[in-house]
Amino acid sequence: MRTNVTVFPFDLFGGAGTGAGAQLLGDAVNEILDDTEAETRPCRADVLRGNVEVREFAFETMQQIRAWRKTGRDAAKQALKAGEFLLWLGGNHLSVLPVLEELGRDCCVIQFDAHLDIYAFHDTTSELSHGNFLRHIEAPRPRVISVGHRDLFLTPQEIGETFEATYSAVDVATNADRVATELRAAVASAKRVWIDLDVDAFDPAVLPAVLQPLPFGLAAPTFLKLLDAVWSEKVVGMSISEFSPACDVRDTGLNLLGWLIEFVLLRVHTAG
Ligand SMILES: [Mn+2]
Repeated sequence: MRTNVTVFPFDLFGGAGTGAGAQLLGDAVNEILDDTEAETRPCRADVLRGNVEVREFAFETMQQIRAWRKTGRDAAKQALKAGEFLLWLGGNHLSVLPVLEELGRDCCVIQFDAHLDIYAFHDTTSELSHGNFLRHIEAPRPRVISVGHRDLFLTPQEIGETFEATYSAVDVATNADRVATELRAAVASAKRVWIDLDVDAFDPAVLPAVLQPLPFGLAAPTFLKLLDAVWSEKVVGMSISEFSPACDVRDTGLNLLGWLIEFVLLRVHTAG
């Protein structure tokens, strides 16, 4: 197995500053790889040697910004076609849109997020943004199941237009076992699975480094339980977005996400 780590620090149309989060997580991956390279004693990370490639995109020129969606789709398509595990380190949540557009109908996306990104209220923009981008996915759309949201605005009818199912933070808090069982059943019928983590899914006490914190979020061990429930060899990749280092407190978020990334890399490369 090979892993392609794509640093995609796009953070326009919401969540400014999260591009720096993507770059920081990319640095963390490079540090993991460098440490492994320098280690002379046997260690679990030996399985990563020579099997993980990091590529970084930049959005600094008008040309790069104008082409962001196509650049993202091409990058995602190439990695998925090559059968590589794709770890997408995005800026804002919108930066994951090109990946979702490349996954196709036979893929089930398990999306961890405090929000349901289909907002269209009087005070939200109708233009493409990080808060409404799920309305803009080009067909064929993947199946999307949302986990951990704390939304108090949207009606069930509106939610049902975009999501196959949603499990709110209340559902998870009151019966995580049932949620895990139902998620496992949902991914069983999918050909491929994608894990999409908007890091504000976590409780702000666990991960303060987000621009739109909502209380009553996921505890870290609960997230691990649900991640484990949906994990299998059908998982073709994972995206992580909305990490805002400027809001971090004593590197709490960086530590959590750095550990999570190393855990995922080891799981991908130790499977089978
Ligand atoms: Mn969110």
